[in-house]
Formats: sequence, C-alpha cells, structure tokens
Amino acid sequence: QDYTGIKMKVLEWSKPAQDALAQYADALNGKTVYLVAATLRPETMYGQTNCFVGPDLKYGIYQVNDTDAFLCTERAARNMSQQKIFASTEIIKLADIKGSPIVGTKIHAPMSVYPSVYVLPMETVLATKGTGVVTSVPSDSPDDFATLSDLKKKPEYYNIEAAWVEGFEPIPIIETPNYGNLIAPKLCEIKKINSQKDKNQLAEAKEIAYKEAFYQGVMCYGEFSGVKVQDAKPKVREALLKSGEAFVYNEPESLVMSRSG
Ligand code: ZZB
Repeated sequence: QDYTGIKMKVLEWSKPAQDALAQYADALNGKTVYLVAATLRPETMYGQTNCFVGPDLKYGIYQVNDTDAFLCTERAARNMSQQKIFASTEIIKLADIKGSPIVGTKIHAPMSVYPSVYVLPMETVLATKGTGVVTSVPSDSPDDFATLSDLKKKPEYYNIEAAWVEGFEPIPIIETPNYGNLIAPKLCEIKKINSQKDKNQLAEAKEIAYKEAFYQGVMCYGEFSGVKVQDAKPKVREALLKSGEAFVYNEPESLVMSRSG
C-alpha cells in the first residue's frame, strides 16, 4: 500500500502522557514529537477533527534525526527504517508509551480547518496496519464519524473530556452526486449505523464512500475546490510532501493479504 504519512505535531501532551514520559525526559529533550498517521485519503486532510490511537496498543517514540521523533507502532518504525525515513540505519527508540495515556494530547493536524485537535481513543485501531495512529475525517470516513459520535454521546464512559470533542464537526470537503457533501454521516444514517461496533454496516459504508468519492467526487473546499477528487488527490499529496508535513510511507501487504485471502 502506498500511504501518505501525515505528521501531527504534539503541541501539548496530556497529563497522563507527561507522567508516562517523565522517565524518558533526557532522551526526548530537544525533540519535536509527531504522531504519524498513515492515510490513503490525503485530499480529505482539510476535514481532520482529531486523531485516534488504540488505547491498549503499545507505541514507541522513534528518533528521525537530531530534531524530530515519530510516535507509532514498532512495526511501523521497522518499515520506516527500511524505507530510509530515519537518518540513522539503526532504529533508535527514545520512549515506550501505551495508547491510553496519549489520549487528550493536543496536536496540530496539517491542513485541517481546526488549528489544533485532540488525540482520542478508538477500539478498532489495528496494530497490524499503517502506523497504529489514525487521523480522523468524520465527513468522509464512516468509521471516524461513528466513533466520534460515540465519544460525543458518552464522554465519561470513554474517559475523555467533553472539550476534546465538542465543536469538532464534520466539514464538507467533497461533493458527491448521490450522498451530498457529508458522505460519511449520510451513509451512517442510511445504513442505520449506531456505533463504532456496527462492523458489517461500517465495512459496507466504507466501500461505498471510497468508490463514490474517488469516481464521482469533486472537491468543495480548499485550493483545489471544483477539481475532481481523482485529480486533486495527487496534488494535495504533493503539497503536503513539499511542505514537509507528510512523507511517502509504503507497507508490505503480503502478510495481511494472505490471512484475509
Ligand atoms: C484518513 C481517511 C479519510 C481515511 C477518509 C479513510 C477515509 P483501508 O480502509 O483498509 O483501505 N487506517 C489507517 N491505519 C489504520 C489502523 N491501524 N487501524 C484502523 N484504521 C486505519 O485503510 C486505509 C484507511 O484506514 C486510512 O485512510 C485510515 O483512515 C484508516 F475519508 O485516513 B484513512 C472511506 C474511507 N475514508
């Protein structure tokens, strides 16, 4: 898979993350840390409202160079190292941290309408895919919309502060002929998706959302407003790569494919 690695700069660690990372203070000193998300939809980055981590997943903070470090799974760090994304040939892990304390961390999501967004929990984040960090675009991803809606309904249950989700609404990014400009909320309504646990309906909705946006979608936000998604996608990606806010991240798919196949 040819992913775009999105660099989400940490602006302020949550209190639990500060506590968890205190023991690594020397290693992290002077480093800017980015949560990195692997996406197939760079053209939707304007609509990022938050990012997701798996609360029970294990993450590491890996040195990129003298100034930068990436937070992702160890598996992703190994892939990155093979793709020469790190300055050093060896993998340098600066810290270990679980997903749950990262929740509540304030980050900057490149191109997002919202200047800063929060890290939130998502039970269905796969450790075996991408970086284990998922950027969230509830306008165009049914999984993201369903999860964000769950969190808004029951912040106490999910152990989050209401302020981390309040006011972060889906933004119209792509106009589609059959589902309007907020395709994910629309599909969740049509498919009667009530929570992130409605797996089968969510899988169907995702399939439709991918196809509809790619083959029939037209951008209705940002620099490429009015441009077909097919044409805008590589252009937005190029802009992100050029500004240094993203990088090319590839994933060998063989294992996952053979298991599901
Ligand atoms: C932003 C985005 C916006 C995404 C969208 C999708 C959509 P897929 O769906 O299997 O082809 N993702 C990445 N890593 C993980 C993970 N570890 N666990 C769970 N989800 C993950 O895989 C690619 C997409 O799945 C990625 O693209 C990411 O969400 C998510 F509007 O990034 B995407 C209709 C989908 N729309």
